[in-house]
Amino acid sequence: MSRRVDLRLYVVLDEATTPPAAFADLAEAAVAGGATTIQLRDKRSGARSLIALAQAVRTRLHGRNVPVIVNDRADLALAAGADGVHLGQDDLPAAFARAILGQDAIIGLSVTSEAEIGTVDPALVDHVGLGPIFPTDTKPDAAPALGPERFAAIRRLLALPVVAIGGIDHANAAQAIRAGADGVAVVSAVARAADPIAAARALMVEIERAGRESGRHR
Ligand code: TZP
Ligand code: MG
Repeated sequence: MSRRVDLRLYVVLDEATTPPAAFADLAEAAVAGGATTIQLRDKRSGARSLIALAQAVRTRLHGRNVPVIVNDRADLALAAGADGVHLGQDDLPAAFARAILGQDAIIGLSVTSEAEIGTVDPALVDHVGLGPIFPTDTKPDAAPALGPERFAAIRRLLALPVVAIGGIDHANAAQAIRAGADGVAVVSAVARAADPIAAARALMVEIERAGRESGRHR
């Protein structure tokens, strides 16, 4: 389907690293540093809190042209007026998320191995989150890190945009882009930084440089 989303720097706001009350501040800082997509990932807050959080982030980013995506829950994305949902392999199937959110919504799907490539239906899903590409401490139940070569091999089999996730920071973001990612998704590289604006900027410099070198980003 491929709704056009700028995936270059996809910043995930996660309650594992940031108190949800600080999500809107962090989103604003990330976007000030160049983040192109924002996701809310909160496995602990209840439905009503999550809707309020997503609305607060949307309000703070109003007019910035940066989509806000809710992790896991299409119903909450709809209720909050978010731009889309990011689904894991155990979440609601993409067909139902599409039925709930409609044709204009952005739907991403996580892929962690070759075995999951077949779950990606490009008629329903707009992009894939592929990883972890590098080891990560942020998601304790993450699949084993793919490493850049296996990442690249899986990426080549996916006929839609791919964002790399897992253990990415300014030092290895270019490696992810060279491995075929259209963008990188980060939690801790921005959330745990003393200066999140500067951290996002540093990532974007690397992403754009690697994108230019590999002919992917202009
Ligand atoms: N999915 C795969 S790895 C990961 C998620 C949500 C966590 C990424 O966090 P970090 O801090 O960027 O490694
Ligand atoms: Mg999920």
